[in-house]
Amino acid sequence: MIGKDQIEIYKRDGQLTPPIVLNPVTIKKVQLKMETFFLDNPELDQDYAQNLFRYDRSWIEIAALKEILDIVAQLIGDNIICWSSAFFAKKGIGGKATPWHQDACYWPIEPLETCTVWIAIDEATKDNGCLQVIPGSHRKRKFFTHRRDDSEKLVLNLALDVPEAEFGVPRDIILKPGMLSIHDAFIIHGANANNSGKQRSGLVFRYMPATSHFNREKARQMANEMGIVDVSEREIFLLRGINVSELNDVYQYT
Ligand SMILES: O=C(O)CCC(=O)C(=O)O
Repeated sequence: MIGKDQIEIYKRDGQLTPPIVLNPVTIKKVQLKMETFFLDNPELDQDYAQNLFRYDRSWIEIAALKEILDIVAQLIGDNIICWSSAFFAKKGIGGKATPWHQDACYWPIEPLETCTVWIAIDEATKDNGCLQVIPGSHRKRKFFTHRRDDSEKLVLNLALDVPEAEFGVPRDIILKPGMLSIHDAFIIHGANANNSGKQRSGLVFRYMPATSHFNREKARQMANEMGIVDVSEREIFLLRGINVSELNDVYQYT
């Protein structure tokens, strides 16, 4: 659980590093599971491996940890769907950058009331390309115009130019293993490439309130029109509460 002051920080900045650390034993298990996962699936790009549930449903056990859901519930309400999972497990050599972007422009969720939980599996520092955010850039809930960039040096193909004079100084999200960073769908964020020699793994789960609709038709359209990954077939999981919007087809997680 977090205090009211923390909720206010999240609302004001669009990002929060809550004052909790997940159990080191859990994190060690995740580290080992992650290593096996990438050995078993060598075709995956570690810098950005999406939809972990498709390969192994048991990742949902981490997404459903009580410590995490209690905080998510304070931010988006008690009816929680987890609709996305990914690793940004940047190896530390030959790494790709995460361009400045807003998650909101990729997601077929209506309304777009979602949050991302980025779990540090390794240390994340300035040197190994920690997540960076532009505090407050989510506030107007405005979609900034992204440009298409298919460079192989980027993990995403839509990018924003973020002049400091306009957007202010980015915040480095420096984390120890087991710490979390939570961000709003509209915040501008990114990360430098990691060529530090030290792995920087973030395990990411994305949550939406079950009052929102995960619109599969819109996902197909967005993929066709924007050339982004098609998420229309994703399994989505009700982790807490009830599926308020009957438009969602969810798996019940118990
Ligand atoms: O970890 C990264 O490099 C990027 C993470 C990100 O963009 C996200 O979680 O939305």
